[in-house]
Amino acid sequence: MSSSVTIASAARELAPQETAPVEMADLLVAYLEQIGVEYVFGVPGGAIEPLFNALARSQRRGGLRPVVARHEAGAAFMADGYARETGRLGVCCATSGPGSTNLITGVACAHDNNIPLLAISGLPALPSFGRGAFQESSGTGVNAFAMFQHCTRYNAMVSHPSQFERKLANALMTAQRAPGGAAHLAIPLDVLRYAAASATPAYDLAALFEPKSVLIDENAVQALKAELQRAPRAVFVIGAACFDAIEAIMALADLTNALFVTTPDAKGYVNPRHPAYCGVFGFGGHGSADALLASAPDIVLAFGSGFGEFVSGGWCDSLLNNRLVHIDNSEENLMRSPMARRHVLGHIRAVCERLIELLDADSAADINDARKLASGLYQAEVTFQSPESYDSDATPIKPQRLMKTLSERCPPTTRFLADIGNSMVWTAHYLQPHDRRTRPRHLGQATERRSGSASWLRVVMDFCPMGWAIGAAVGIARGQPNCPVVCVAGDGAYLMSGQEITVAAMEQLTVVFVILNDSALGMVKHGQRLAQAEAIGYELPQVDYRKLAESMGIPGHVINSPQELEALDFAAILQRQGPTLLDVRIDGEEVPPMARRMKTLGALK
Ligand SMILES: Cc1ncc(C[n+]2csc(CCOP(=O)(O)OP(=O)(O)O)c2C)c(N)n1
Repeated sequence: MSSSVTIASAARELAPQETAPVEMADLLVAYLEQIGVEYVFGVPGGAIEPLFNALARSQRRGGLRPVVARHEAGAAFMADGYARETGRLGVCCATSGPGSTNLITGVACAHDNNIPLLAISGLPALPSFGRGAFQESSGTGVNAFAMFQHCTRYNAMVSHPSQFERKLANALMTAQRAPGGAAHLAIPLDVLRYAAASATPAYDLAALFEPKSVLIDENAVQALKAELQRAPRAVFVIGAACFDAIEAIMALADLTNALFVTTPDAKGYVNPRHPAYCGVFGFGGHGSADALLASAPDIVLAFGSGFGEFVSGGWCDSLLNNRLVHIDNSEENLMRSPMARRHVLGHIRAVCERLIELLDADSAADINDARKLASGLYQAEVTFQSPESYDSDATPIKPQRLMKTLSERCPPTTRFLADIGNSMVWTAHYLQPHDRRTRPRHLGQATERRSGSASWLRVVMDFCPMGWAIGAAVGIARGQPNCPVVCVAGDGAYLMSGQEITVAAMEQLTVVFVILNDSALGMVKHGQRLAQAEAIGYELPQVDYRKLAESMGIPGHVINSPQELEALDFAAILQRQGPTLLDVRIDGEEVPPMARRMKTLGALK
């Protein structure tokens, strides 16, 4: 008996009505529609087919639709990017067995970065479990279902149709609970096909998900206000969870004359040319940020960060000490700073707005005068490693010079992403577009303000899978098709995941893939050199990425020099309804600013 016959008869066993008008898969789609999801990123296959059927029905009536990735990890990265850009839930799906194991890297990455994401994987029909069914991935096959247990906040198999809505609601609620995370549902084929009593969801999740954002610890805020008044030299550290609080944080920084730094994954929330900005603290960061924290300020307010290795400068003592006040809406993040002087639990924006209110009421002018006197002691600046390379006109083009031109030639609405590897380090350190969008409210009307969770730069922390930015760029562009997206990735990452460019082509999305072509796993090469380790395993083949793109019907350009880069018609490329590839033959000898990482690895003293 063929497996499709087995599956069909199993589905009949569960289905009380032969010609069910609505299946559980339709109900799943109805829930996603209810909470405003527009796309499901995935790859089809037998066990997940009913979901694709339901998506086709939904698409016909103008509802949500699938975006088909080339690899399931790419689908999860796309869902991650979509969630970051839109503030909505990212949803991805895969078939059972290898489809779900392929999905795992992207799900783990979202989980580790607190991105709200729902992963749905198919399973063969329930009666076939334990019989060697094709791609069986429950407990009686290759147990892919169990693998998700370790990289999600919620992992459930729907082992009976009556569980379906409850488990789905639980997964959706868990993924969206602050600070966001990944949930996984494994759904057998026959459950997806089971006749639903109605296409109308039993629960109104849209109402339950309405923001309850004003919860703060008033006593802690009052105590912090008093501490701030006693501490003229305040420094702020802005972390990834500050996306919707950034204007309030900027207003508070202005009111208290605080200088500020960001973690690499929060650089995109601020104006990198802000007069009080001292740069990125952490991976790829600036000496000026290190110096600011090492200058023993009176108080350090850190907002929305879990202080992982990359965002804490390798758990640096100058940050993690008792000058620290840690402000966060996540108890998990607060748990990471037991050395702090104070924890303030609460919605970050609400905490800042309340502090502003309290400080205003206590005559901010006096506080400002005291601070202005103190601020003469320390000036804001962002210091680059090798500033001469930033302005260099040499050929081959230096990566720093590439960052300069991208900063100058892309409009303020551009969404940049950097992949793991030297791309992330170059970007965190040198990219500084003229961003006129974030200004303290009381300094006048902000122009071209970003909305919601929008950021001009996205990088991934902690889990850091190569190829993340390539998929995430497609997801961001799908979520915000009116803004150009620029994805900076190494040739190694592109060889791993570059096929997702064809999704941007089919979806007609404006994504510029900037490939740092050095025929090497550059971060590995430079890491080995800095550590004086064996030079091994970093070489990559010489590839003409323009030709590769052109073979897919995608325009490409080879760039050897700053002059060739400057000569590009950026306006046309950034308006094209479809991707463009820039194969940039960079100077691979330039040393990326990654000494801190080497120290943490124990390779540098
Ligand atoms: C999936 C995965 N495999 C391996 C690594 C380890 N790793 C980190 S950076 C890097 C090299 C990246 O090379 P490339 O994409 O060419 O970027 P470059 O550093 O040259 O800019 C490697 C192998 C990783 N982060 N993710």
